[in-house]
Amino acid sequence: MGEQRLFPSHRVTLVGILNLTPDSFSDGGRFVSPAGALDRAAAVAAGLALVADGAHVLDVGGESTRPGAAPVGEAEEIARTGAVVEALAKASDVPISIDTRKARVAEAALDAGARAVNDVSGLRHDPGLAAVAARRGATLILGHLRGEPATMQDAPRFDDVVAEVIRELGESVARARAAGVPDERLVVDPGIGFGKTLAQNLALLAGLGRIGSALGLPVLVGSSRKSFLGRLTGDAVSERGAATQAADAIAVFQGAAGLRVHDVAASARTAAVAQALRRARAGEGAA
Ligand code: HH2
Repeated sequence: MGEQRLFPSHRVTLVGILNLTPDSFSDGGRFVSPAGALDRAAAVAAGLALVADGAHVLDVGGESTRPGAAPVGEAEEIARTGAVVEALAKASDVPISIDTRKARVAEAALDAGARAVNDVSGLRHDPGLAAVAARRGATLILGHLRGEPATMQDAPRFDDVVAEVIRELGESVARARAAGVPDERLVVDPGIGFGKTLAQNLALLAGLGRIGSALGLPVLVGSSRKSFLGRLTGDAVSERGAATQAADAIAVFQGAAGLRVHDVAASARTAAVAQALRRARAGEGAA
């Protein structure tokens, strides 16, 4: 088999967000009504539009993990995501990741054609997820999150957030390796906005280079439209495009291997400029 990494070192991998939830903070309710009805055709069309904009991976999620979000049952999460993953996998070659903390939801999405699992809890919610990823040969994205989304913002306490995130992500990586997931299929994510204060989110973005070199794995970053950006600029969610691009440019310059974003077309341009600057700093010149 040739090189099939989802986050290869030569590019910034753009992960387009497709939330099939009634309540995600930015795009909730676009495809799922408050009563739970899914508009499958519209969701698939939106996924294909992200591909046309340049997404390298589509991240499909059926449970909001915004602060204070209510948990969703497994059957409901599978009902929201399974058919859309299947239709997208048939309609496009772009790899699909399933944004879930649950082994059974992951397995259903992998059955439907997904190739990666994006677990914001870093195997802390459902340790069985690691075995599923290993057995199915899936790429596993390990996020940093202490506790549960419902309570994570209550009182985030870190003495040295970068060091502690490195240590705790390291524990997630160790669990994944122990279950048999090889390093070529592992990605880490510092969990921007997951149980962190404004200052902690900024420290993580500023310390991204340390995280990548300490763990020796590709780093994915998800700042897109998050509330820490609104705290800095005063912008409402729908107005956070410019702030998102600023944060993403810094993330790429600091070594991010991937960006999880709502606006793929804008982030593709940001990534092109920031990656060129990263190469220039490393003395590599423009590609
Ligand atoms: N952020 C969110 C969800 N999944 N996955 C990774 N790997 N990294 C992230 O930063 C991340 C993530 C939250 O954002 P969003 O999906 O836009 O909203 P919601 O959780 O409300 O559905």
